[in-house]
Amino acid sequence: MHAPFHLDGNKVTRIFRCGAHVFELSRPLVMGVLNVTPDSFSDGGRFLDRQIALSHARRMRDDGADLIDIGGESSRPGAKAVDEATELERVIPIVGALARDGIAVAVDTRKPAVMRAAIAAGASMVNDIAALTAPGALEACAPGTTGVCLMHMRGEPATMQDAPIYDNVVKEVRDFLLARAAACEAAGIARERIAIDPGFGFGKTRVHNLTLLRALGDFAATGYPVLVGLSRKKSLGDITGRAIDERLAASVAAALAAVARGASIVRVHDVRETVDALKVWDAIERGA
Ligand code: 7PJ
Repeated sequence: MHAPFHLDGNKVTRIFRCGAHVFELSRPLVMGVLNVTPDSFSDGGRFLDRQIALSHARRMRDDGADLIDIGGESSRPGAKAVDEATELERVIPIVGALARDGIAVAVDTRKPAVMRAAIAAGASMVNDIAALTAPGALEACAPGTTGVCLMHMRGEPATMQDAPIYDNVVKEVRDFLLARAAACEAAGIARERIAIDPGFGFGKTRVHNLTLLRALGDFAATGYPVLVGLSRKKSLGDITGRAIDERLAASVAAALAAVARGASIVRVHDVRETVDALKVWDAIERGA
């Protein structure tokens, strides 16, 4: 299996293409989370106001976020579905404003209509917790050069934490992601536009999450950039005994561990702290 490469002088670097933004994967990328939902997992409601949302996103950009992930439908365990009109109304104005600033914007959605509208408004990436399985999702993303993140989820947010069972969690999740990546490529989405994500917490127990994290190298070995979202998640709360707003150190530790095991992109709430930690890690790796 071959990854997309980019010749840069005498150095060969893998790339991840997200619309006009072409990321070199020579250093880990940071995706900042912007929830525009009233009931999100950690910052629900706080950023409903559009101006506050925009200034939070711009702050994350200034703090070193490479991408901003905008979500208008909460996918926390037990969350209810949101109708299309509401999601469009929450997400599209923010996508447009941030894209006009030159920010690489990802839209976190499962709905093809939201994907199409977000791409038209300037989104560079579609981040889909359902891995483009909705009818019409592949077709919505295929034209152009929008990047896609394919995430694994077992079940639906409403019920996914009801005792999920796997024979071999690493193999099942990896096989699913490879099948979805193949479906994307067959639909005309070039390899260099595709990232994969094991989907921590989406139909997985703490042991499943830890098993997947320890096996991240098997995902990186596919050649697709691996995106990891562990920021403030319940598994970190279970390990540390900390409430959601006290999981900063745990989240930074998890992001570093993921990058050390081959993650190319980390999806985080606390951009500034994660960027600092990754700079130190990267300097040590490079010895410079
Ligand atoms: C993830 C996500 C994740 C990707 C959420 C939360 C829940 N997208 N969207 N990966 N998690 N790709 O932030 O806790 O892990 S929403």
